[in-house]
Amino acid sequence: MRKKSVGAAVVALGVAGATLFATGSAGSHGYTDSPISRQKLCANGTVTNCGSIQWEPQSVEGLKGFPAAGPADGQICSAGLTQFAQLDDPRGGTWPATKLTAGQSYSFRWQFTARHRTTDFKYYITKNGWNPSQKLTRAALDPQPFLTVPYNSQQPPATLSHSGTVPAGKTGRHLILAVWTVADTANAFYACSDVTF
Ligand SMILES: [Cu+2]
Repeated sequence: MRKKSVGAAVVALGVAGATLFATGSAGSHGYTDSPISRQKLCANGTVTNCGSIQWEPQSVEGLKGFPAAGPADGQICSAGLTQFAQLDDPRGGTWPATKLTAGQSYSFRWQFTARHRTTDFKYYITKNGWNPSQKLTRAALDPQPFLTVPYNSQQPPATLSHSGTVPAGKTGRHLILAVWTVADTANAFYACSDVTF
């Protein structure tokens, strides 16, 4: 019996190692928690049946260069990672949404578990009339980010807030897409936050 449990432990370690390599870089990274992102809602248990993202909300990492490159339409909220596909699922438009007022000032916040050197942070928002029961596509977003924060290849602190203004004229439900572009890898981190005006 003792021998068998050692074998099981070795198998479990192998699976964990493979997952680490599949996500492409060391350990962990970051996510937005204000307005709260889908991955954080899963990690804190507000939304259930999320799959493995609940254990690692910081790992939504894909290729950088959005919107010209980066994750495909319909896979933007998961950064194209099939193991996190629940983040792309609109759940019939029922994701909990943070209430905002169009044109208000807001402090957009990231939490980092690895403080990668950073090119910039960009925040996109959907166009009015966005259908919250559909997966996010580029065409659904305003083409320009409403907030861009250059970071000059510096390392962010563990928690970082950006002061910005929520775009004026927004009504109804929207999705805010935050993109953290890492300076010294090919990757960026993606976070979708449901909001309502
Ligand atoms: Cu990382």
